[in-house]
Amino acid sequence: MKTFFSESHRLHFPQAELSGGQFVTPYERPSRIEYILNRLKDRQFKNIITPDAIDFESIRRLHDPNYLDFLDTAWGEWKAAGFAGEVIATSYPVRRMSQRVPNNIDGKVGYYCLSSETAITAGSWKAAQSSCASAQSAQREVAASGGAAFALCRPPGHHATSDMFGGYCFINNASVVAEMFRMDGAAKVAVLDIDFHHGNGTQDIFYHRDDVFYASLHGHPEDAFPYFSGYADECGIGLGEGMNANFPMRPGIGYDVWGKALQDAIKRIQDFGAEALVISLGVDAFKDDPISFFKLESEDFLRAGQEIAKLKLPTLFIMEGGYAVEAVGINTVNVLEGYLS
Ligand code: 5XA
Ligand code: ZN
Repeated sequence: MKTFFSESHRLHFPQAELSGGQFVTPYERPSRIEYILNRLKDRQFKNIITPDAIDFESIRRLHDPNYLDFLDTAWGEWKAAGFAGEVIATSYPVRRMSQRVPNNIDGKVGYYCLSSETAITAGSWKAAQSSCASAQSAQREVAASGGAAFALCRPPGHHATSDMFGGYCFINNASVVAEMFRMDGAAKVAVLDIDFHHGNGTQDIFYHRDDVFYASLHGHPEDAFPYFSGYADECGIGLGEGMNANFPMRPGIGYDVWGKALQDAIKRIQDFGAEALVISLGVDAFKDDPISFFKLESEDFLRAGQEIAKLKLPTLFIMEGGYAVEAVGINTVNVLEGYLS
């Protein structure tokens, strides 16, 4: 299986993340990628390819042009306003407030943001583009071969909505490649999200559509970020009714519960009749993940890969979260090895 990966991910490394009322070293840090790359190379996944240049056509079909302009200009506007630090949202257009876009960058960032742990730095936009470029090149490989590929994306994408960044995400890579499969002629595409966190962005982007099915296994929104999305009764709307399947789970669960939810999600994807499969591959369901609360063991990720392979679909793995850095390589590659076994 080929891996697509860009060194430009390093351009995004905020100095700090607001977490538990403190500034801490960001959990979503460049070293995560080093651990995954090392494990890939150790385990015979040696075909690691630099992606082609980003293609904005598929991105513009899903993301608001004003949001994309904001990402392009936010850092410059922040610096021009005289702010010394990184771009962090502190004011949001919440209940009963105006939804108009402010001129002032301090307000604008709140309009286009969903959570304050994610800072924008000088290189964030370039890094986000390189991450999406990896996903796009991997999609072309899967579309051409009918097989499988891995996009080692950083920053991740599944929280990014059409017009909001947050949860470490800027461009919704999984959604972009699902859209590319559709543009290439697949009538039905499924996104299966096994990251610990609900992919609110992916859900939101396809919520009204009947051509892309979204299934997610995640921490229950009563207990886990993103808190305001991911309930089991969120099933899609209009044409999209029945095309969204959430499997929220409670703290402390292990593979006995999680694996059953995975099988249920896979059954829903089979019933949908998907012709291509996108996996939002986060490994933060791992027992030692510092910001999550499931209890999966490393071997469980092998089993997850084996289950996914049963769908027998062209499959594109898109890297999302996973912060137990010393295990993130083993767990990620276990999914790929399980898939190939
Ligand atoms: O999958 N999403 C994440 O891992 C980001 C979680 C951010 C929590 N503040
Ligand atoms: Zn996550």
